[in-house]
Amino acid sequence: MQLTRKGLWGGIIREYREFLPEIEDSAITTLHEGNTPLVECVNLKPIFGDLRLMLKYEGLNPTGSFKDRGMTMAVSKAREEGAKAIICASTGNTSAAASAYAARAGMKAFVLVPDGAIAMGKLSQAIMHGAMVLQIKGNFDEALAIVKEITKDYPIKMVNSINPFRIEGQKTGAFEVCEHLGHAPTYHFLPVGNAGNITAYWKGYRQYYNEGMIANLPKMMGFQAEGSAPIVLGHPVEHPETLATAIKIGNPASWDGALKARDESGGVIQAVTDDEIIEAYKLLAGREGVFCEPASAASVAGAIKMKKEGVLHDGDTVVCTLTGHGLKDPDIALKSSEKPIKVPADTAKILKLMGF
Ligand code: AN7
Repeated sequence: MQLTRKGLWGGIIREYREFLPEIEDSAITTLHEGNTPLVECVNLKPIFGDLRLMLKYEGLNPTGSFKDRGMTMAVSKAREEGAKAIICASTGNTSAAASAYAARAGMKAFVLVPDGAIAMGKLSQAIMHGAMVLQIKGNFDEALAIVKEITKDYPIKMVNSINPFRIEGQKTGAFEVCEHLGHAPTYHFLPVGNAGNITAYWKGYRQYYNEGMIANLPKMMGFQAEGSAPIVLGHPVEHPETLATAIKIGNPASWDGALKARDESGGVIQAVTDDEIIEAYKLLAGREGVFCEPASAASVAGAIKMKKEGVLHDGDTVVCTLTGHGLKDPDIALKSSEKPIKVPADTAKILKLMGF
């Protein structure tokens, strides 16, 4: 057997160079993000029947979320332009990715997060990667407004998805889905928070369509949490609420991009309740062995809802992006499950509990 079978995946900038804005070689900052698996569901037939349900498992990116795709682009570009520092507002995952890529690029990262409303895993990442973590007494939307103000006047590069290079990087998720399937799916489901990712996937699908790489386009299906559903309501939500803290956003920056994706593709943007999110979250972990964070499960909760409403049919290929890894938020995992059993170190007692 050969010791090296295939070359190391070079990260999305090197692998998709011809489809992305140019970047100087010396500025490329990568952790070999991308090339995440498309996992087919094998145990959900009772719910989904004979449609093909595929999970784009973005939790397997280097920092555990899809944000790495956009961050490799944004940080590489910032480095090319000679920036010394980057800044973002975040519900957690953007801050984790920004901190890691900044560390690698030798830049300073400043991250503004809502105090008490970000998952423990994400906070620990930002701290470990050496970012200055500023926990503000306010929500994500307020943090983003401050970041916008600061970057107007100070020489710090903003790496929220208002930065167009973030969207460019994230569109590669759509490229991979098409390559792994050999075609575009019938439907693509995504959780929607700041709405950058649904904007990016739609951009990616359209680009592959225009280049003749795929023959059809998917319908884009975005799902917000019911207590944080500004796009569904048609107006910003001042005090967004949901246990899916990643998508606890009341005034999405890429609002227009999300509407465009919905309308041009013939898709929908709807809401799912926190209960529906947790149900999908537990179903994926318990029946498919795939652990995602709660916000990510909004995509599958949306697919379950659409199946129940008769929108999805046998023969359809349905892709759900699982945006972040379950280990990001161990608190919710433990709170939403049965407690471990405490037992003395006694074989007989243990066997009894095991049912023997
Ligand atoms: C797991 O980290 O906005 O609709 O600051 O972490 O593109 O915003 C995270 C968003 C879905 C929503 N799933 O994506 C941030 C942040 C997970 C996320 C979303 C986020 P967008």
